[in-house]
Amino acid sequence: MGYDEWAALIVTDMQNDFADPRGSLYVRGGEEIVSFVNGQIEGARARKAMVVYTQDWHPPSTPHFQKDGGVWPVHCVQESWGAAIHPALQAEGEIVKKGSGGEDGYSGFSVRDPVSGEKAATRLEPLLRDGGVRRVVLVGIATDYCVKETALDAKRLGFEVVVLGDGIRAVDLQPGDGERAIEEMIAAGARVE
Ligand code: VGL
Ligand code: ZN
Repeated sequence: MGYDEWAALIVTDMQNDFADPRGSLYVRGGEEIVSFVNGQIEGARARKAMVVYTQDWHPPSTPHFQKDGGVWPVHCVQESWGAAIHPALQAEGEIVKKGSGGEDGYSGFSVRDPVSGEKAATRLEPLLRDGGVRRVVLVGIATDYCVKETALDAKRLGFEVVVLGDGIRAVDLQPGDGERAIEEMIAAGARVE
């Protein structure tokens, strides 16, 4: 990937609950992408590209969880082992937390109140704008949720978007969800490499 000072690598939700086989919402193959992502982090740093991490950060009860009326098993609860960034990941840089107030936190750029549907921005966009970023490079978990929504929001906001196919993994609640997410991102104008 050609990193430069106008690019930012966004490392999406590389957390134990998604990337460790013992995690409560383990995404198959999540642990396999850690070394690829570390390589991208090193490449980005070497060329002065910004590296930003997102972190799903839920309260113990939220309508995002099945037990509270949502769809997901309990995962990434604030301060828990599952919410921690995967220990093998080189994690130095800004971390943008999402979902802290009980919202659905799919996109790194915005959160959505699961009851009212109201959207609110995270600090990701100002962080990128302040750094002069024009192009975002996406890796992480999950292709069919947070990576996809972050890519679509980034396009809407006018960033050039590149998604690295070797650095993402899908939940695939329905077989083919990951593939369909990739098609949606391409249709929205993202480049998938
Ligand atoms: C995610 C499901 C629930 C993700 C977060 O990071 O893709 N997926 N919460
Ligand atoms: Zn979540």
